[in-house]
Amino acid sequence: MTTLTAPAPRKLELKNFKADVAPDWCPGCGDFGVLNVLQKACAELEIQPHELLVVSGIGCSSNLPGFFRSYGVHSLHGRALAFATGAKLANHALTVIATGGDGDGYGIGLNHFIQAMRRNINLTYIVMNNEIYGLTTGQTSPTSEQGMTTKSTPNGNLEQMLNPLALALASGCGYVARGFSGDPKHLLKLYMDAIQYPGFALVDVFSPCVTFNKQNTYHWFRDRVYRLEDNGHDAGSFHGAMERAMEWGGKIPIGLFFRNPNPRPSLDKLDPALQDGPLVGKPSGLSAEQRRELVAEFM
Ligand SMILES: Cc1ncc(C[n+]2csc(CCOP(=O)(O)OP(=O)(O)O)c2C)c(N)n1
Ligand code: SF4
Ligand SMILES: [Mg+2]
Repeated sequence: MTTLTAPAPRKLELKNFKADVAPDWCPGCGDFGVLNVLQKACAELEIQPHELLVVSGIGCSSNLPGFFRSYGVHSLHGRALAFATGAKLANHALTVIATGGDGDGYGIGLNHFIQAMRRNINLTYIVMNNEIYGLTTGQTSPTSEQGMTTKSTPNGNLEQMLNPLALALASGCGYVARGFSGDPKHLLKLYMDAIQYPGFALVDVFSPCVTFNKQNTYHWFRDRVYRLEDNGHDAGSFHGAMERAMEWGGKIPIGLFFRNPNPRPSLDKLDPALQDGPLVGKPSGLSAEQRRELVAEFM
């Protein structure tokens, strides 16, 4: 693993967050937009790459940290938030961004999603929601629409869609937003705001899978999405947010649904063990040799 040394702070640009490895997503995949805009947001916020950790699970979307120049973990399917929680509590000075897909976060990882919001871990969670399992070549996910024909539901999906935004609101998430990778300027604002929010922030992003989801295409989203900001929505109102989160069909809202005007303290602000600085900065009580042995056990 390459260790990033701390360079002197400098004005950052998108290219400073580009890794040596170029994305291998299918041409036209929505995840390209998600990645580019996220790199731009980090540059605009002047987050130094060595002060940033990007964590993911498994999926096409979860390959994102490999294309991002920062610290990164490509973890296990559904476990991005578990890893991200551990990292944030070990070093709460880091900016932590967790990323992944709808299958990863809202399927196998659903319990971690709810627990991280309930605990209010101070991180940003970006879900590339293409309403399908892309990496495994097109099976139904928890956000696939009812009736949708996929490889795993050839006669149509019988199950009701999961509503991640309503679930987030009900689980105590203080920042709930939805973007569209086909509207990068709008997405940039959401990312920047979410990263600065002092607590768990969810940005669910419609990120079309052009290869395996022939139903929820760029056209399909463009015909339906409208911006909450242009429609007088009060993002300080929990009940207003819940009402908008339930909208689906001919018109689908994107934008900021809820930003808690009185954010509750995140876990790192409450835990007494973290009040005099990050755990990683404290003496471990181990000799250099003991530390080496301990690390070797995990390698
Ligand atoms: C424990 C485990 N179960 C199943 C898989 C197979 N698997 C890999 S990615 C994936 C779903 C990916 O879907 P999503 O998270 O929506 O990401 P996308 O590829 O659509 O971006 C599955 C089921 C796995 N890698 N590990
Ligand atoms: S299979 Fe779908 S989600 Fe995966 S890279 Fe291709 S377009 Fe993107
Ligand atoms: Mg998916």
